[in-house]
Amino acid sequence: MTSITTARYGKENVRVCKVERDKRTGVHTVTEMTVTVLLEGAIESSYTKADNSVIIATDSIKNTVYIKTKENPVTPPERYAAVLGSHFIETYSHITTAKVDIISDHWTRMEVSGQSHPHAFVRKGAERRLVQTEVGTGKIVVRSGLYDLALLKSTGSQFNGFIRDEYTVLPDVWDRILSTKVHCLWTWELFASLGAVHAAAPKFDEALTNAREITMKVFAEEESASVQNTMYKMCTQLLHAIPDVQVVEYKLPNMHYHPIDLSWFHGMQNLDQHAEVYLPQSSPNGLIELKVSRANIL
Ligand code: AZA
Repeated sequence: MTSITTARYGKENVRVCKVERDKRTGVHTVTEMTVTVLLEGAIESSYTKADNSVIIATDSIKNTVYIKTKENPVTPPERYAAVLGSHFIETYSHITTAKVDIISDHWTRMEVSGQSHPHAFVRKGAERRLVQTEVGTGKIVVRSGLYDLALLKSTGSQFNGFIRDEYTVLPDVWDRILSTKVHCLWTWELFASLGAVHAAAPKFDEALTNAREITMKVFAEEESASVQNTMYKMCTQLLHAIPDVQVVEYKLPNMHYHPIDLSWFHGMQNLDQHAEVYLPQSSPNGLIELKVSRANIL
């Protein structure tokens, strides 16, 4: 006897770019997204009985993304994801949950001769915006986040006092390079309807700005005892700054930079307090994760 625990399916990596043109000013807005839609509901028979009558073809799901992108504003992505997810719930009675994830690329308006250009854009860094929604009947879960925000500080970071046993070679350090690629996700209080998501739309961009600023301020200003402690401070500050957010999660790779021993060259000093030349390690890296809920804030 077997039973299906989870079944969901859909289209991943649907790439789409929308250009919105303000005819009056001539200013264009470009939004490039990678969308994933996964559907759940009364679809078990397609797996167990080869019953394709319950399947919305993944090609149709992809086409729906294109059509909904044409029909609706795509910013903020939280609202667009909720609109897209709601379409599947409302159109197909046997679909009970639509998970819509969106990764948005960061096209920044170009500054040319000191002026914002109306239709030329530049991509600065690898940072992307992230949205994960789960649309069900009477409840919409929205998670927002930022992804691959690369940060580095050249002092103001220590790591010492950790467990020292026969496996340990890492020395205590009181001053090191700290570098990471921030993955941060915050979960909003549950939305009861699509209307509630529409009403909250202005808060989404504001929260992203807040999250970036808090992350960078804590990273830059704090005398870090460890990635663990620094990220806890980021989580608690974010929860204090955005009252409608219930949970904050960070995933921080610790990208190591080791001072290079140059003593083989005429006794050249480049270790400890003499360190200036470092070897960036591409792998392995530390990986530190934390999820803090509002009830747990001290
Ligand atoms: N946390 C840090 O901040 N740095 C480290 C760790 C850790 O757990 N392990 N090695 N280096």
